Amino acid sequence: MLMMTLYQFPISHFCEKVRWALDYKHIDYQKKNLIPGLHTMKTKKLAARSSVPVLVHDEKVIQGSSSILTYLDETFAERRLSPENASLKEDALEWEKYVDKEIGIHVRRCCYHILLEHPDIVIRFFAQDGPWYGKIFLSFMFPKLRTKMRDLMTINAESAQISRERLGAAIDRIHAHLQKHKFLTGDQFSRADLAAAALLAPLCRPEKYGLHWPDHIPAQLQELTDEFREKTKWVLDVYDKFR
Ligand SMILES: N[C@@H](CCC(=O)N[C@@H](CS)C(=O)NCC(=O)O)C(=O)O
Repeated sequence: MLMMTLYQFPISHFCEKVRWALDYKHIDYQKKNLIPGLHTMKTKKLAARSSVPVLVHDEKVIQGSSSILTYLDETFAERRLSPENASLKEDALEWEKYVDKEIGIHVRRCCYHILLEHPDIVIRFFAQDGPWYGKIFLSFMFPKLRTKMRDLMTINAESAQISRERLGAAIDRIHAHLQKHKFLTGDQFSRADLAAAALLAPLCRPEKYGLHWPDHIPAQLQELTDEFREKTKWVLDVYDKFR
């Protein structure tokens, strides 16, 4: 088998979906950590859009966490993450689509609204295990990058408040489901559980996420974690059992 390469950001929870899937399926791969702001030079050369994750395998290039999970299951049948049964598979994909939109986007907006005002922490996250020039580039360019990120992802006080409410609604929905069921889809761990847990992980900060969490978390981020703590306990449980 040719080497598999994941182009990614360690901080990205969409990339964590893919790291988790690769590890879960015991697939050997190498990570190429890109620097936010410089990443487009690589991603746009490889794929249609600028975003990570991008997986390169046997000359094939797959972009987007959901497409990558599908590709991995189609290429490596062992330890499937997509249920084999057609209607369960559809259900898992539906859940994944829901959490990508209702958790992925809103967790990111809420967290960045806080973290972008803590350049020391963010620069360390962005440069982690990346090229040697990452920290230098980021310390010069951070103010510009922050403005661009706030602009591109519509991150401001008002949108962050709306995202917090949307996030609360999605967490409530999953919590209610998990009161009655062990898993989001059927009676087995699937890409639905993986996606929901990975995308909520920045709030719960499990060790296996792949980011060196700082000892000191900004108070506002801790408040966000605390607000949802009770209803996201299952995330750490899923990490313990399946990550
Ligand atoms: N739906 C996409 C979302 C990926 C995404 O939003 N990636 C972000 C990092 S979390 C990114 O690469 N942003 C920079 C860019 O789009 O150029 C997926 O599931 O892969």
